[in-house]
Amino acid sequence: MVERSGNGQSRRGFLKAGLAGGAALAGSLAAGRVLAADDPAITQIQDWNRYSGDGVDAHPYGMPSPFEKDAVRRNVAWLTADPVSSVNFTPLHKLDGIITPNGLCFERHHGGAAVVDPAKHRLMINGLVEKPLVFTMDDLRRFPRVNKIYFLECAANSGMEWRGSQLNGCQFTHGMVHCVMYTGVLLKDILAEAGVKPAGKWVLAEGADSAAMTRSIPMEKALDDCMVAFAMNGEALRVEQGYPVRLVVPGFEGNMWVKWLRRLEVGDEPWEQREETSKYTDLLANGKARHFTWAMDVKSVITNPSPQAPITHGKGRLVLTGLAWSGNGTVARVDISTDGGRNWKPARIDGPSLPMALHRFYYEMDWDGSEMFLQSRAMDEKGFVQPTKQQLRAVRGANSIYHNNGIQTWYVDTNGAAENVEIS
Ligand SMILES: Nc1nc2c(c(=O)[nH]1)N[C@H]1C(S)=C(S)[C@@H](COP(=O)(O)O)O[C@H]1N2
Ligand SMILES: [Mo]
Repeated sequence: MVERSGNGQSRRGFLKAGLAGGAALAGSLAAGRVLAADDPAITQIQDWNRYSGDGVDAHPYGMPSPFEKDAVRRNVAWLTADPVSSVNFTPLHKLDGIITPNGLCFERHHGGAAVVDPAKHRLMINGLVEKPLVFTMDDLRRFPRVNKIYFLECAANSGMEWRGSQLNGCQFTHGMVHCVMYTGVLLKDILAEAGVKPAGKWVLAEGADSAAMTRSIPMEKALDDCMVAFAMNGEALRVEQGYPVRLVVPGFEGNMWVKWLRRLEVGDEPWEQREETSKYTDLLANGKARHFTWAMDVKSVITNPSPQAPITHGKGRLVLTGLAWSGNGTVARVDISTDGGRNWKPARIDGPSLPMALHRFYYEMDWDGSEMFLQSRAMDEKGFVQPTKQQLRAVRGANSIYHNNGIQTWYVDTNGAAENVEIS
């Protein structure tokens, strides 16, 4: 019998080839395989080779291959009381490159995903402005447009891991991040149209969802690179991501990126202080809170191999890959350790290196089949280095939920299975 490994290649064919190839193959088991005469994937004609496929009218909106059904967002039922005010996670272990497909961007809502009719949607700007204004979606499209690739990370990403390793998979430990190309207009152009008064120091952004999510953006950031976006990856925003319009606050925590954006109020103090809310602050060990921690710290994670993506092809050539990002700009460097942080080697960053966007790294290695403690450590262009979890806890204690950018460890056993662990 032919035993199939995860990638559909024949394991027995592989073994035979290995024997036939002899010593030459033993050192670095090749990624391509020597032809095996009894491999049915070679010798038998498959159905897709025999019959015509679907016509061009079968899929007006294309979907992934049915063989990719595991590449889906997932939630963790016990995490929140109900799925309406909850979160699901991007399947990072199923993706490559730096762009997250629209249908796989994690969702975080406080009152479910609002389905908004764009014809009835308005964006109002009021408060400390010369001229309060209301924009329709058509009006917004008459401002100069920009296209920018940015990551969005929820401040609670990796938040379940503060006290120790908990969730088994990078989808759950790191999947509250996505990265898409936004098309929209600059917030500063909209603010200029209304005319910000000198006392205006904050922009309060409010959503049209049932949670009416509200966050304050410091004026300096609002006038810098914030966008009012209506498209992602070339098509209209998805409902889950705030259709028809959302705020984009590059590098800052996801909570500030108000979806279904309906109001911008210019004020002289942040809304968070008005309401005396304790939302989105980090609790320190001494019980005091860190206020206004907006920029997301430099962070990285190995996505493959990882608990949901074990090594299935045996020892030899192994392409290790993962993602790195920083709210401070570009990622300058990623290092990899296979022995739990004792020795480090540089990974290769491939694809565009854009400020406040995901970076893709690869580390090509020869796996001898022994156990590994895999870690990645990113450094950003400002020189910030991703800390170990112990270093983070020493500063922030274990009571935090937000802004956990500690180094992740995956234990890989001799079979290639991976597990979320921590090394002390
Ligand atoms: N109107 C509105 N905007 C919102 C939220 C919300 O519940 N309502 N959730 C915020 C939080 S906490 C995060 S992390 C991001 C998530 O964006 P996403 O769902 O596109 O991933 O949206 C933010 N904007
Ligand atoms: Mo969030």
